[in-house]
Amino acid sequence: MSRRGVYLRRALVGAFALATVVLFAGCSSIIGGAQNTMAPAGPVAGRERDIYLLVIWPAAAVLVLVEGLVLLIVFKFRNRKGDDSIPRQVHGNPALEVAWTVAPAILLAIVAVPVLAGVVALGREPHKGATRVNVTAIQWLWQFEYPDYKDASGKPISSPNNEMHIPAGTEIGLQFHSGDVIHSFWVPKLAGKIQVIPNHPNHMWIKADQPGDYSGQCAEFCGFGHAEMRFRVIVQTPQEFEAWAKSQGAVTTPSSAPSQPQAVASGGN
Ligand SMILES: [Cu+2]
Repeated sequence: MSRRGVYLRRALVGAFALATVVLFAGCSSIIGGAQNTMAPAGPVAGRERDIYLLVIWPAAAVLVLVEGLVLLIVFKFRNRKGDDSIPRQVHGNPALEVAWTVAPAILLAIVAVPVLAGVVALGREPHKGATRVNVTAIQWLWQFEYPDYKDASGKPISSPNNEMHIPAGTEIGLQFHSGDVIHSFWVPKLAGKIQVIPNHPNHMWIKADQPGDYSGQCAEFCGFGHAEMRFRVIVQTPQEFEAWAKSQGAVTTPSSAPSQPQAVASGGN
């Protein structure tokens, strides 16, 4: 190899090593970080993680098997010096072909069972008793409104932009509306992405196991301000959440609704 070729090769190896380091540096904030889908904080993200792991291990085994065989064949049947003989010519192998058609079909059928069950369980409508939040995405922020919590004038309360408050351990029914273009709602630790589409309301249910502060962001490029569409999900204990709703002006809450007739009755005394 010429001296120039050696330099070029070294430069390429160096560039590749540098690119690898830069690429993996991105993982430092993911491992145990705020947006780690492998560390779910609720049943929806948990089930999605489980299905992912269920699929990734057979896929990894197939990768190792196939690539291993390719390497073995490349090495074992390589061209050898002094051997100009033509290898034995073969055409097709019915047994092998049936095997590599049937085996993946069986594997896919097995994987389909938990995947389809998951799609049904996670795609269902939120339960009736769920705490409802109407989520509106506009260029470039998120708005959250609570139809079950109304202020003195009967208007639903809302949280500050880009800040969704929810109670822990409670099913939350989210309804999504877009005011302009397509956005995508994503809180990696709570659930996978859902598209927020103009004139096409979408729904999703989520649940957070523990109080905490979870980070979310728009996952659909939606214009110049796309990167600003980050938001927080502040999960509080149910008591803290009720207190927060009152601090936002709520006078009617789901828990206060049944006590209203009592108030009327006591008012009549
Ligand atoms: Cu967006």
